[in-house]
Amino acid sequence: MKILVLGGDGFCGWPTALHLSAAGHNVAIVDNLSRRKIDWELGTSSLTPMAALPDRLSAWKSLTGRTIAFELIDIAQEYARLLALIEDYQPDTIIHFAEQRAAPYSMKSADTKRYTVNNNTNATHNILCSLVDSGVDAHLVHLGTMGVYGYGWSGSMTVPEGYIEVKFVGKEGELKREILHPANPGSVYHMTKTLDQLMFAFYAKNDGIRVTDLHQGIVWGTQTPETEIDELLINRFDYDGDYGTVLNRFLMQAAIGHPLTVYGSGGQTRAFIHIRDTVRCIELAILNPPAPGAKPTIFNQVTETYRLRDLAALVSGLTGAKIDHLENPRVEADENELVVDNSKFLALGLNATTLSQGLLTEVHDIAGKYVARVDRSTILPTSRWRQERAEAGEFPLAKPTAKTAS
Ligand code: NAD
Ligand code: USQ
Repeated sequence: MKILVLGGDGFCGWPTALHLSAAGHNVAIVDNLSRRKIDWELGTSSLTPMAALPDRLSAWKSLTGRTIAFELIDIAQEYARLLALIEDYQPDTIIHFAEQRAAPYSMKSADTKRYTVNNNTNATHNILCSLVDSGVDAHLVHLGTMGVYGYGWSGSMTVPEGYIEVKFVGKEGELKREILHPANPGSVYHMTKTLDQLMFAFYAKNDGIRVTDLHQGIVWGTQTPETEIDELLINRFDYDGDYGTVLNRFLMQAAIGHPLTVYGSGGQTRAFIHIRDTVRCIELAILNPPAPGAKPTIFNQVTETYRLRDLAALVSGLTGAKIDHLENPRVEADENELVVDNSKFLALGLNATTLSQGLLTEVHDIAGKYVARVDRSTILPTSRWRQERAEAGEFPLAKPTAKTAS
C-alpha cells in the first residue's frame, strides 16, 4: 500500500511510519516540524534524545534498507503543495496525525486557542478538500480522541463507538435515528476534534470520501519494536506541564523523586492505550476501510480505563514515589465513571498491552535511563482553563516562567 503519514515526526506518527514501513508498505511522511518549534517556544524538550528527522530517516534506511520519504509541508497553510503531493503520490491511505494535540497548550492564551483552531480545522479540511479536488480515492484514517464524548455525560453507561440511537419526540410523532454521539469537549483542543467529526460526516455523505476516525485514549509508553532498534530511532517522550500526558508524567516524576502531580481529587477516570497498541490499531484500521459511500467508521482506540488516584497509587507502589494533590488547573468533573466499548478492535484481533505488563519497563528503560535530561522547571502546570481563577488566587499553581508566559 502507498501510505502518506501526515504528522509523521510526532509521538504517534513516527512509530506508526516505521511500523508500516517494516510491514512492507511504501511510506512517506509529511510534517511541518511545528511540534519541535513549540518545544523551542516553551523551553521544553523530549525526555528521550530524539534525533533530527533527516537523521532518523537515514538511520532507518541504513539499519533496515527501507526508505521513507519526507515532505516539509504545512498542511493547514500550504494547500497547493498538499494537493500536488496527493496528485503526484496517489496514496491508497492517508493517516492524519497532523494537529496541535495538547489540551493545556490550547488553553494557554488567546493566541494558542486561535492557533489550535486554525491549525487543526484547516489541516483536516485541506485534506478532505484535496481528496475531492484531486479525485484520488484514498482511505483517510484520522486520529481523534475519546475527549469528543466528554467525561461523565453518560454516567456509568458504556460509551459506544461513535454513534448513538436517538428517539426524537415532536408534536407530529416519533422519529428514530442514528446520530454522532453528542459532542462534549473539555478544551479548545478537544473542541477541534469534534469539529473534525462534522467535516468527516459531511465529506463522506457529499463526496463519498472513505474515512475512519479513531477515538483514541491517552497514549502511554515510549517504544515500539521498530523505535527500539537503535537510539537514533527513539520515540519522543513529553513530560512537561503542557504536552506531558498524565501517566508518562507520573513515570518521569517517580524517576526523579518528584511527588506525583494529581490534579484535584484524582477521581477523574480516563482511557489509556500503549503506543505499541496505537500502531497495531492503525494497521488494523488501514486494512479494514469502510465501503465507498458509507458513513465514517469510528473505533474507540483504548485498552484500559483508570481512575487517576488509582494510577498514582500504582506508580507509587512500584517506585515509592509520594503523591501530591494539586488544585486542578482545568475545568473538568472531579469524579467520573468511564466504561468504553472497544469491541471492534478486539474483534479484529487486538491483543492489548496492559499497564501491569508495561509499566516496569518504562520505569527502568526510559524514565530511569534518561533521568539526567529532566528539566524540573517545566514539570508543574502553567496553563489554566480560566484565567480569572488563577488571578483570584483560587489555586496555587507555579507562576508561568518567562519562557512559558503568553
Ligand atoms: P505530536 O504533537 O507529537 O505529533 C503531531 C505531529 O503533527 C507533529 O510532528 C507536528 O509537527 C505535526 N503537525 C502539526 N500540525 C501540522 C501541520 N499543520 N502541517 C504538518 N504537520 C503538522 O502529537 P501525537 O501525540 O503524535 O498525536 C498525534 C495525533 O493523535 C493528534 O491528532 C492527537 O490529537 C491524537 N491523539 C494523541 C494522543 C496522545 O496521547 N498523544 C491521544 C489521543 C489522540
Ligand atoms: N492530570 C493530572 N496530573 C497531571 C496531568 C494531568 O492529574 O500531571 C489529569 C488531567 O487533569 C486530566 C487527565 O489527567 O484529568 C488527563 O490529562 P492528560 O494531559 O494526560 O490528557 P488530555 O489532556 O486529556 O490529552 C491527552 C492527549 C490528547 C488526547 C487525549 C485523549 O494530549 O492529544 O486527545 O489525551 S483523551 O484524554 O482520552 O481525550
